[in-house]
Amino acid sequence: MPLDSARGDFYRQLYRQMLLVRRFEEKAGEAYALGKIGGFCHLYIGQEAVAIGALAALTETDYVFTSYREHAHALARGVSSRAVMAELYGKDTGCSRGRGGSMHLFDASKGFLGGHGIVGGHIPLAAGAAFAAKSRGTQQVAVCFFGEAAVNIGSWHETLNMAALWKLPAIFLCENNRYGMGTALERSAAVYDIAERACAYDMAAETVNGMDVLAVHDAMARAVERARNEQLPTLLEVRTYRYMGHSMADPIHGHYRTKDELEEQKALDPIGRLAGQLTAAGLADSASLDGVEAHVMAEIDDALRFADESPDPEPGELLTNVYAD
Ligand SMILES: Cc1ncc(C[n+]2csc(CCOP(=O)(O)OP(=O)(O)O)c2C)c(N)n1
Ligand SMILES: [Mg+2]
Repeated sequence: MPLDSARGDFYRQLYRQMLLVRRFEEKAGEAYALGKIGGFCHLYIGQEAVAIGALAALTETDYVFTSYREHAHALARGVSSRAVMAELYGKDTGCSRGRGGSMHLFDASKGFLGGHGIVGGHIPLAAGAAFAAKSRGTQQVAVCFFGEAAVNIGSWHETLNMAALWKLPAIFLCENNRYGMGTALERSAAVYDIAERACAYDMAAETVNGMDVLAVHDAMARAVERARNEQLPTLLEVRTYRYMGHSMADPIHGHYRTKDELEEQKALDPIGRLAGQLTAAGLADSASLDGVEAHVMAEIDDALRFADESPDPEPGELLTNVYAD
C-alpha cells in the first residue's frame, strides 16, 4: 500500500510507538535477567504492529482489555513508560501500585482495563463494557485482545454469541502468533481458521496481516466505525509472530520451532517494514530515524531510573484496594 504523504506525522507516530515498545521490552528483558523484575514477564517483540496499529484507531474514552502480553497495549493507551516499568519492578509508583506486575497492568483513567492472566477470562468482561456503553448510549467501543489459544475457551464462544445477538459495540481482536506456550497451532486440536468461525455468530470478520501496522490500523478503523456507528461487533484475526519465547522461562526458539522459521519471520519485521516505506516515500531518512531512536532510548533510560529509584509498596497497605477511589 503506498503511503499518503499528507499523513506523514501519523505514520511517524506509529513508527515511534512501535520502536518505543520494542526498546522498552528489550530493556525489560535485561532487567528481568538482572533480577530487577520478578514473577512472570511475557514479551511482545515481533507483535508491535498489532497493538500500535489497532489502538491508534480508538479514541481516549474507549475501553481496552488484554491478556497478559500487554506492555505494548498499556503504552499505546498512554500509560507512561515510567508507570509501566515501575509496575514491572513491583514498585509503588507503578500503574497498579506494584500489586499487579507485568500481567496486570491497569489504568482506568486511560480506559485500559487490564492485563488478565487467565486465558480467555477477560473476553466476557469486554462484552460487559460494550453492553454498558450501549445501554448508556455513550458511543464508546470496547476492544478485547486475546491470543489464538483463547479460542478454545468456552467463554469465547458464549461471548461472541451474545455480542452478536445483542449487537454490542465490541471488537474481538485475536492476536494469532501461531503458538500457545509451546503448542503450535497446527498441532493443536482446534481448527484455527478463526475469522471463519465468526460466521457461526453472524458477525463481521476479517483476517489481517499483523506484520503491517497500516493494514492493522485500517482493518481496526473499519471495525471501530461498525461498532460506534452501527452498534455491531467485529472479529479481527490478526496474523502475527512473536520472536521471543512464551515467557522469560522459555528459550528463544525452544523445542517447538526452528531457528529458520524465526529468521524467516524476522525478515518481515513490522518496524523495519514501516521504516522502509517511510524512507521510500521521502517521509523519513536515516538521520531522522536515528533521532527517533535516540528519543525513545532517552525515554526508556528515564523509565528504568525512575523504576529503580521508586519505593516498594508499604507492607501495611497489602490489602488496600488501590482502585477503590
Ligand atoms: C484458563 C487458563 N488455562 C491455562 C493457562 C496457562 N497458559 C498461560 S498462557 C497460555 C497460552 C496462551 O496462548 P495464546 O492465547 O495463544 O497467547 P500468547 O501467549 O501466544 O500470546 C496458557 C495455556 C492460563 N493462564 N489460563
Ligand atoms: Mg498465541
